[in-house]
Amino acid sequence: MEWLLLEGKVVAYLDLRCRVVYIEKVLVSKIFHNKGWSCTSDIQKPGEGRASKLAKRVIACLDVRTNDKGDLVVTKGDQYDVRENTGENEVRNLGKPVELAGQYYIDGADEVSFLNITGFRDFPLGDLPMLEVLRYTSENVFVPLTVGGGIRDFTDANGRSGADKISIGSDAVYAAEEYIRTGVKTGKTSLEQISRVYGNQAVVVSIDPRRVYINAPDDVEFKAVRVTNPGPNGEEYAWYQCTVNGGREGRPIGAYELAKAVEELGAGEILLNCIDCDGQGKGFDIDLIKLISDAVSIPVIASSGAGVVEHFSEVFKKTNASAALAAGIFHRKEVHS
Ligand code: 1PR
Repeated sequence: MEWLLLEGKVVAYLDLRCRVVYIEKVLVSKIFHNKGWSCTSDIQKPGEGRASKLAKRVIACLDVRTNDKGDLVVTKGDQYDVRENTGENEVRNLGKPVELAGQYYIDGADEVSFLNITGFRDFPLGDLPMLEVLRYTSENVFVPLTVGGGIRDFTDANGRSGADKISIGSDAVYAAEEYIRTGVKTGKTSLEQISRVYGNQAVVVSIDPRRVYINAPDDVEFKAVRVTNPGPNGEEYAWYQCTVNGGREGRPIGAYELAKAVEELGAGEILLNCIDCDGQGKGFDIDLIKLISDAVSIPVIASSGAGVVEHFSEVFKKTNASAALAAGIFHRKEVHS
């Protein structure tokens, strides 16, 4: 096994097929531009897990919505609250979607995701500005593009509109609840229909869970985990309640149950957010990501909470996540190429 070192630190290794597997992919442009890396063969291996042995991906996410002036802007929330703490309470505006996507592509992002975060109000593939964003982005960005927010139906009118993958949030929660209740795959949900037409690899289910602390795992009917950091009243366990409509409504289903159900319904990948960690910069929720990435066979994208480069290596070392997604750390330009 060949290891690539940058400034004395292991940042990547070559797998058996000589593909580069990044441990700290955010350093990729530094690796290629600085030529500061060297190889060695005698460093300890990263832990063996269930996850895909393909290269770990780093995904830049752009939460997009219309601001109060009617412009489509990239925004970013703290625990899903995207409004500034000012008198006007305006939507935080971090830039233009096409420009930022192009920049992240140049910086070395493996994929770019656009989430229309008010999509529960408007259908993004029927939304002209959003279609324009996708079209212009796909002219200059040559990594997989995902679009999500408001997907409720299968529609052929616009196909995938230049997107490689479609992300489904709220509608997948309703579909999973119904499937768990009846045990029947109707074939009629957006998740099932899109994966049948475009293939499982084109369907990402985005989960927006919130941590709920409990004293014992039997306190709820949902899968709970022992948490690394106890809750405010010393609770040692938590379950992760799924939400819909951008975190506004909690549902009677846990992230574990949802992940297992949507895998059976045809999801090809899971985007695992965590409302508690979103925008906090304190690291990913390792307990949650381990729970889900050990439970399913499809790739899991760890999301929410990245604040420093080490958070990426931590999530890849401690869980079976196949990719890590971040937003704020890139928007604030805290990782430089
Ligand atoms: O339910 O199908 O309409 O889809 C709505 C989509 O919009 C979902 O994917 C949901 O996650 C997303 N969404 C809804 N409201 C918000 C919000 O922020 N108010 N954004 C929202 C979700 C979470 C991540 C974020 C990471 C990383 N954003 O995408 O980018 O937490 O952030 P960080 O690195 O700064 O911590 P539907």
